[in-house]
Amino acid sequence: MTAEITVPRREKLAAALADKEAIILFAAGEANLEKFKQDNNFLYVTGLQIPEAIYVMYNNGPIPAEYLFIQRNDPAKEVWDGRKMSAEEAKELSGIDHVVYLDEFSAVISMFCPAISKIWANIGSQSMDRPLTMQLYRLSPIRERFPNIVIESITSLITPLRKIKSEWELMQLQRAIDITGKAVIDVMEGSISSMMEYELEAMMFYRMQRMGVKQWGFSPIVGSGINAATLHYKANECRIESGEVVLMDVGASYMNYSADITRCFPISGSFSERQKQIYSIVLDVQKQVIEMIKPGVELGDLNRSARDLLANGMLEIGLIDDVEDVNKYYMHSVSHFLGMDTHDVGGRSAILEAGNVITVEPGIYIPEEKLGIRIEDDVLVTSTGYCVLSQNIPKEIEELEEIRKAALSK
Ligand SMILES: [Mn+2]
Repeated sequence: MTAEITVPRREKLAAALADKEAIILFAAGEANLEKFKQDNNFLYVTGLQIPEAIYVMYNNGPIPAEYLFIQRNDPAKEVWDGRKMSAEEAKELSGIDHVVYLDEFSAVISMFCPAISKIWANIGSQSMDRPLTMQLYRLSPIRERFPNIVIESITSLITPLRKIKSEWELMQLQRAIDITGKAVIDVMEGSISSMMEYELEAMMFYRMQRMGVKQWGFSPIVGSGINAATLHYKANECRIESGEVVLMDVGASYMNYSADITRCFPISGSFSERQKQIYSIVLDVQKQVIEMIKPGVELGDLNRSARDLLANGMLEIGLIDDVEDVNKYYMHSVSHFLGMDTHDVGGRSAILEAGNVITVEPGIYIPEEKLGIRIEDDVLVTSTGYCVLSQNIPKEIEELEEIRKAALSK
């Protein structure tokens, strides 16, 4: 992510900033024996994959002042952690003019604070029964000495930007989705009953990592049989029995953009009649909900339609006797925004605009039959309707059975 991409984003943020307001964004902390995962708001605004850094924008004049505070390189530590990004490199990559070191943060911010009315910061989600987030902790000297400064989450300021994807962002998302799709097909072609769920997870990640993916977008769900009816099953530790349907809710993160795909397939080659019946209802509902997508439609409308359509399907086959009982077998939302975060900014009641990317993921879960079906695609809202970004990943019953039968005949 270069300055070409992030400078226009910061110009839009600056335009949204009122006089005497500031933005402070904290990078993620240094990773300790784990993979570094940058804070997505910091990354969106600076493009920099460095830990501990702080970005400041202060609006006091015709052009807002921008500062980036970075870690100082310590030659003695280079052999352990490698060389830190230099101020020159950070300036070149981000297009931010004033790049200084973190030990100057307090002095610089002290100059601004007397005139600031509000600070927008990536303070994270706050809960009274949890310790302060690292961001709020680092803001506490300001909160103590300048109690009149309002500190507010950056979310409402940055969401209008982040929820409209640029061409470049769509390219990254498409790549994440395509890699995820290839890996899903690998699993469909390479798995047999008696394998463990985690073997399928490993098969997927092998393919993904060979294609340049460093991390999952979210913890992958590979559940067979009754585990597919546990919505956030993450253990992936059971043996897959013949006759079961395997549900995979998975997504690669590519350049910090996350795919989110769910596919189900029959481990023994073909679906049973009952599995087919349930699968067909879910697939049919999913297609109808996707058909509704266009600018102006509310996410809530998609939710209500999905729920009504699923209820009708369940009524028709006698799974429920009353539409009100739909919650017994379908209990989540049908859609969420997708982007740098798997559950991206945008909210649950937004009105769709061109450039939004959302998921469509109806499901039916019947634990007493050891069956869970969810089908999830990633969909771009276009000016006239929609484009299914994951359309190349098979989901028709015939396609799935064909892939499985070919795989099992080898
Ligand atoms: Mn999802």
